[in-house]
Amino acid sequence: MTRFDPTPADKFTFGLWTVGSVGRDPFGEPTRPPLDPAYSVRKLAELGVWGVNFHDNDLVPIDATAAERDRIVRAFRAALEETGLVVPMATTNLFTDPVFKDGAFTSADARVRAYALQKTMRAMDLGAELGARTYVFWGGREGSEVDAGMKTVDSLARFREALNFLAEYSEDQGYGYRFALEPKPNEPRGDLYLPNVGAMLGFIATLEHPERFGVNPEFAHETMAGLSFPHAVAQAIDAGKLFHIDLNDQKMNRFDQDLRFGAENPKAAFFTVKLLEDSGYDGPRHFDAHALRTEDEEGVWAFARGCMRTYLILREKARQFDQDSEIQACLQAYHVRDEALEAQMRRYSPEGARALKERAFDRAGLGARGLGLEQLDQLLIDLLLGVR
Ligand code: GLT
Ligand code: MN
Ligand code: MN
Repeated sequence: MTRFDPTPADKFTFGLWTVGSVGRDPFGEPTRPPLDPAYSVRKLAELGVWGVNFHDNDLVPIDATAAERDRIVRAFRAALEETGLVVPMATTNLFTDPVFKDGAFTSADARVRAYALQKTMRAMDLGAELGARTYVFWGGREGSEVDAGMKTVDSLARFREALNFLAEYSEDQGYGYRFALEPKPNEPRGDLYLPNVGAMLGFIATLEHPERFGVNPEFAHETMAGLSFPHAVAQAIDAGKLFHIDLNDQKMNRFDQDLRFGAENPKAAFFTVKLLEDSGYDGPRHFDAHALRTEDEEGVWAFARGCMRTYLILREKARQFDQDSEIQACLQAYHVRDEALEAQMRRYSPEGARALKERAFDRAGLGARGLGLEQLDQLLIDLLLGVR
């Protein structure tokens, strides 16, 4: 065992759909055979993974009979018990079947919306049966290409109603789920509703029980929109809403690539890991990514090992960053503290406001001061490239 080999204490998780991806894309057929869920569980356990997540239909086909469902769940549960892998999160597939071609909770057709609720309640039952405590909602088809259908405002109201309904269902059944909403700007729809973390946080505040809802930010999704993933994660942490996280990688402004964590933007991956480790986030480190379409099964496990190895390397780099005296000296110089001034600004008081208004500032001097960020950032690059 080397120092970058994961153990369950690291809380790494994968979705069945991630390692199970068959390499299909809009232009090409699968390049790999599907993996049996129980087989994936055993392989993931061998790699030191902590948990596995699924959509209802990753495990149980959409047209399975009750008897088939029971047989599949029994085999899956046996693999979990044998390996000790846990199921921290579950979700619903509300995007693959043609019935959801114009959305699920936001469909213009009341019957489709009702079916989406039924499917999600059943998927919540399945998740709870296998121990899941977090429930993810990725609105895969909740969006549009054509706004002439005139449902943009209604769609938000309907999405809200569905989430309120399902939060009540969770309480009614005693499941106690925490819900994590996952934004994405586009793909598979031209425009998805609630396209980024900030939009989702604003929406959560309009729900009946906002305390049961948080976000599940995905690296690739914010990056597709040209936004900073570490900044999105920071906002979720600040709001107390980081309920789950989807780690992967992505080139900016491209289709959803779901690359191996750290493969494309190691610096942003570093800041993501540092944020998670510093914030006390103790949820799963979930990889929502898949092996390249060029790979066979061996490549799939190399991909999975790579995600975790990069996370652990970056976690060690984050510790080095905190212990590096030159880096810490740069940080100290950058963050100028002034206790008396900070006390005046922290909370409004008439005296503080008057004192601030009367104070003479050396504006030119403050504007002329160099902040040392070039040097600090190069030290970080040296650290990341392994010469420090
Ligand atoms: C799908 C999507 C992901 C979501 C998954 C959960 S499914 O793979 O691309 O971003 O997190 O529904
Ligand atoms: Mn995701
Ligand atoms: Mn993605």
